[in-house]
Amino acid sequence: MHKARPSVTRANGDESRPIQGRRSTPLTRNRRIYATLLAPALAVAVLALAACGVTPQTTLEPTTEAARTARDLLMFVFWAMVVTFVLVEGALLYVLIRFRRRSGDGIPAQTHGNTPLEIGWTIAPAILVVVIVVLTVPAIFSNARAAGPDALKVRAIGHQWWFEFQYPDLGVTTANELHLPVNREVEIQLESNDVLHSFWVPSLRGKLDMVPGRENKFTIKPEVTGTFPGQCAEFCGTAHALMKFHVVVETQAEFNAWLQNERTDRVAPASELASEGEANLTLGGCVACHTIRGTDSAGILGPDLTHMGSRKYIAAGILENTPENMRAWLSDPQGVKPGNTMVIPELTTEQLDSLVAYLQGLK
Ligand code: HEC
Ligand SMILES: [Cu+2]
Repeated sequence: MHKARPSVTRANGDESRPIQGRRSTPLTRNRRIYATLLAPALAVAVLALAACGVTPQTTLEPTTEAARTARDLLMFVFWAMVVTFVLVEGALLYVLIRFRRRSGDGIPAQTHGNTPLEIGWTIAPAILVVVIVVLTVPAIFSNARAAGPDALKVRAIGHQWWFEFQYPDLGVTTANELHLPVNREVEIQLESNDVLHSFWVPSLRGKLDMVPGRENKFTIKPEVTGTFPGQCAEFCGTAHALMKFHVVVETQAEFNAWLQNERTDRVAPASELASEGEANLTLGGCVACHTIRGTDSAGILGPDLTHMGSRKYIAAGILENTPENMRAWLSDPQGVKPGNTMVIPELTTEQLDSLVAYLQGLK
């Protein structure tokens, strides 16, 4: 039987009907069931999709001792967590079901504290933490070991928002594409030209900061040839997310060939169009910011372009180096990479044609 509910008076003085309790109509019930099923299904789908596709920028496929050590530690901690989770949640479920309240149960015997249990669950995680420490500390030291005398030396300098690479003993400067010979120890010295950046090539090693006024170093020995993507991993301003680079690990012979080419001045323009492009370097103001050895271009605000045509990517690893992309970059650098510091006048179609031809020819 229905009882009339008293009417309520709202704070604003409105006298109104009592607030109706939420009824579960078949429709809302279905919705709720869908929602409870949909949320986990979506979460699983997102995770599954995230695992699809080619994701070479991963710590899970290490190609150096240093990266392998980190991956192994990660996997150990991961599985230790899985086992802990299953044990704890399993015990919880067991207790919840086994000792649930049954009809007719009175108030159970009241207990307080259980010394063996308290000691047990304090000691068990402490042991786990000690094991993790014992495994981690040697890994930290081995990752921080100094390079041998034969190591190849590289200076990696972070700029907003691109990477400069110098080989001080070899007289080579390049940008955004670091070449390394396979199976040779290399000591990479990290520096910054402006703000904090972080050098991170997941398949080679964990990240390390590039700090203004400081020289951080690490040593690695790449074991696998290939092109490995890297990324600045410390927020450094507007274009931070577009501050990428690539590491090309190649055979000693390929590396030598690359080196020999890098050491030469730019190749002279091979066509009339390309010659016009070289002339347009002054017109477009490029000379103020870029170095192209063998020409009047000697700026240092932007990447060295002496061998731009041989690089695989444009604008710090974000665009493939094709004539179309080069044209897009020169037509609107701010549109392609918002916030970057390359500022140029608007170029005519002829100027664009000539500059694209010229830059593509700088092998
Ligand atoms: C005010 C300085 C400045 C001027 C002028 C300038 N650039 Fe740049 N340029 C830069 C900077 C800085 C970058 C790096 C942008 C980034 O990736 O964040 C860059 C990047 C580039 C790149 C890509 C290099 C790479 O390794 O990814 C090309 C190609 C290039 N500029 C060509 C030109 C040409 C051609 C001109 C003249 C029309 C020009 N630049 C004028 C500063 C300048
Ligand atoms: Cu950054």
